[in-house]
Amino acid sequence: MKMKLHHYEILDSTNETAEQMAKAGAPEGTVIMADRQRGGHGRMQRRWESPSGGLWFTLVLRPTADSYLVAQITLLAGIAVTKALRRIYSSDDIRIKWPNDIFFNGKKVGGILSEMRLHEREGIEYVLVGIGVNVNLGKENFPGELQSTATSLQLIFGKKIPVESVLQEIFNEFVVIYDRWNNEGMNAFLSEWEALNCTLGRMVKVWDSDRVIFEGKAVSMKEDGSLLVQMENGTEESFNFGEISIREC
Ligand code: BT5
Repeated sequence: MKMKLHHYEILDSTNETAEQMAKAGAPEGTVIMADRQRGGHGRMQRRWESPSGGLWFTLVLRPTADSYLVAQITLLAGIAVTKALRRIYSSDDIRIKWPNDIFFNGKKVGGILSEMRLHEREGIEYVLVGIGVNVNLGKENFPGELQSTATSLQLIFGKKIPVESVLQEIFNEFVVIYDRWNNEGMNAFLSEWEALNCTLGRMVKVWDSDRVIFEGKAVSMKEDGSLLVQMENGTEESFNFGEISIREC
């Protein structure tokens, strides 16, 4: 897969522009990048702060896998981002908080938002992998409510790295992982994901709409990307991301 980069100064959201381009036939490997986003978003339409200095981009994929496997692509992207950042900043303290957050010492430095569209009859038309990384942001870039929960790589490591080179490293890493996933499936990545994550072994809360129904320990991640949780009474059940919250990582 070759990167076909479309670089904008400002967009509402790279996922939204990527969606329009994917609908119009943009090929796999298309990357929409913006220096800043007016309306960057996370899951469930949460706001994603995207001032200049950060890396905000969306990758268009056209996997031939069955649609139920698509949730795995977020996990693959998490592996790619974490490996690339660990190499660039020479730090093993960058970790994946299941399912889609990139953390350093209890603070969020990046997030992933994957979206997909199915063909009318069968199969996947496209997948959009939206990735945000707080690369060269200062403290003043985080609004009050994020001051204690978010940080940037520049604030942590004291280094300014061009966002284009961080994009290239993540892309290169992702291409290798994606190729192998297409051939071998998610099983080939479970141990690597485990080695990079900071969720397993921790207590998690399981929610039913706005009510906590269980607390338990995250014991493993299943091949489909769901988290296996061990309850206090010893029983184990698996949950997907909509049902679980994890305090910090
Ligand atoms: C995510 O959502 O973490 C996915 C973020 C994906 C952003 C990329 S940027 C390129 C592409 N275009 C888009 O419009 N989106 C993607 P979620 O797990 O729902 O987390 C959202 C929460 O993270 C917010 O409610 C805030 O609490 C927090 N947050 C917002 N902006 C942040 C930032 N810059 N750094 C760290 N945390 C942030």
